[in-house]
Amino acid sequence: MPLSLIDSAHHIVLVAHEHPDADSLGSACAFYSYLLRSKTKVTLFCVTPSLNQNLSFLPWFDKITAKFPESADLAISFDCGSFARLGLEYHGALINFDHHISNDNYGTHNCINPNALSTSQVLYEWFVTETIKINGKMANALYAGLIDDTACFSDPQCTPSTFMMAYSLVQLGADHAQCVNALFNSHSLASFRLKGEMSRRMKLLQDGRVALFEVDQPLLESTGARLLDCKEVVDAALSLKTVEVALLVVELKHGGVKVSLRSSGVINAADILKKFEGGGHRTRAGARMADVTLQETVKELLNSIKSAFELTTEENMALV
Ligand SMILES: [Mn+2]
Repeated sequence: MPLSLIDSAHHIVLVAHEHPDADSLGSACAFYSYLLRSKTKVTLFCVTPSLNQNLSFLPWFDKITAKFPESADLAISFDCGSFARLGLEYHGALINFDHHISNDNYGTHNCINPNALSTSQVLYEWFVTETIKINGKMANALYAGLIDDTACFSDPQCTPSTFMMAYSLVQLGADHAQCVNALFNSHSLASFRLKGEMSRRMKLLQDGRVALFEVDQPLLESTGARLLDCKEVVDAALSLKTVEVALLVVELKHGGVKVSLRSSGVINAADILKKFEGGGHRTRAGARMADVTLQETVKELLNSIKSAFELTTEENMALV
């Protein structure tokens, strides 16, 4: 991706995806820090107006706006697999930084590494290649993305280079304690109550290989928890001995559902959700569907998971 594109722009907009996580926002904030060195006008944009306040420790968090500037002549998106999740009506030059294998290369320039564990890793490697100095603020924002997407290095795909990156970022000024506290040790009472109720209602299916979580609106409303709060239980369900796939289906307030799928790696979560216009990685994927009910979505997804299991068994048999 040519640096000249960035150098020649007059107004750059850095875009995090809707309902952003620490990887998307952290990457955008790190890039914002970098661009402050140039004379170019920069805007930090996210279509979601009320952001997760746990992320307020990220540098320039207070600069994020939900209003897209008309004068923008270059947009740069971070950690977003599809154009739709950016919530943009803009159709000009667009640089797409990402690590989702399902990314459909919607940018006019695409900088995608599906082997990277976070978009902040893609960005870190780009900064290093371009010999761009990473300051303390940038290091902290990139580190936040890395630990969020690797669940604090518990992802089995972490390699020596993951830890080398972590080592460099902490040396450059990333605050490990601050990132861990904000991302993993700050829970609301509402989220605690929700998690308890979700665990109680969890269904184990297909010989205990699948953990199913169904969250309807009454459950969300009675606990006062947010959509985001549902995900941790689903991640944790994979630690149950027999569970290979954890499925979460949440009923949305204005119709439709949100799906999160976690896999130990036996089946490909991103492949399963592709049929439902979702995306992600082999072990983590998500989708949002309109005009469907919770019950019919659960039924369809369980069938797809069952078929995927059968296919893996057949493939294994063929190898014997
Ligand atoms: Mn990511």
